Amino acid sequence: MTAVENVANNVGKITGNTESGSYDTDTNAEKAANAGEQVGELLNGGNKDVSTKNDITYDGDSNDGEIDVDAGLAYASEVVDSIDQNENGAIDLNNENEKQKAEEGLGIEDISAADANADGLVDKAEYLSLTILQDCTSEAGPDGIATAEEAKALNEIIKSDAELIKSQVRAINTEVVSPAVANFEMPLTKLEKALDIAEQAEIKAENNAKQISQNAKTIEELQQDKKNLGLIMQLLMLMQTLGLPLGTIESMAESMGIDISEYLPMFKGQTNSAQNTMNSNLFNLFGTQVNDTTNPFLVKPY
Ligand SMILES: [Ca+2]
Ligand SMILES: [Ca+2]
Ligand SMILES: [Ca+2]
Ligand SMILES: [Ca+2]
Repeated sequence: MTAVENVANNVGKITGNTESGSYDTDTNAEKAANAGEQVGELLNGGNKDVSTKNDITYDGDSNDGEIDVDAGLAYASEVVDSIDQNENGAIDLNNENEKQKAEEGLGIEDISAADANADGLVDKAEYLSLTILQDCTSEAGPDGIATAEEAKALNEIIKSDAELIKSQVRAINTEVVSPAVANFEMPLTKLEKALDIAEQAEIKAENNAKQISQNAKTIEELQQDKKNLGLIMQLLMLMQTLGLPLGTIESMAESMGIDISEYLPMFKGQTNSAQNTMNSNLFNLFGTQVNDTTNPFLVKPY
């Protein structure tokens, strides 16, 4: 192959480190999901041999010397989802469209080599295991980048010894990938994050509105209390002025729908006191109520 052909074939590196992706680029998983999304866009754009033409950073960080399996799963999820037409979360080997898209689109010689448990499906864990295996074909060892050269080397092995690939995919899946699957959570897209924030804001606004209406109710209750207190004061004055018995005051209060039970001790102290000897402490208790000069009973209480 000539250098010009190489340039034409190697369309570029896929890093996931892109502002235009659906995911942020703050975590390995987000970057890997962006990389997977880019691969999916190439596949859905009708491109062929995507994995043999691109160096793909599938674990979000190619510089730390280890494979971030969670990030790899985010990558594999995006790629498999872009192929998965019947939406069962896997590439179906007996579905020609899915199989063809995986093999021709990605440029993998025989995708069934990735079906480690031979159930006719290449699930996301198996696809990641195949990608890690691809990364293992270079002498330097896996570095988080599944390169175009490594993809070609993988295809050579698939052609010569598909069973070896299958058993190695099974080993990687069992030892490395499967343990991470149970706790794996797909990172949120930028849109999902924004919707989350909007939802939180909405809940907060609802709670605030609830709180405000509760406060309003409390204020209403306080106002009612104050009004009742005023009426109680009037009764007290009446009792004082006329020397009415407690029973009369109680039935008057009842007819006004006021509960005076908690004030009864004060009333009791004043019942039948003939003269205007209102206890000034009692006035202090009622605060500003006694300054209501529009109330005939409250004028000059002493
Ligand atoms: Ca890494
Ligand atoms: Ca499928
Ligand atoms: Ca399988
Ligand atoms: Ca590599």
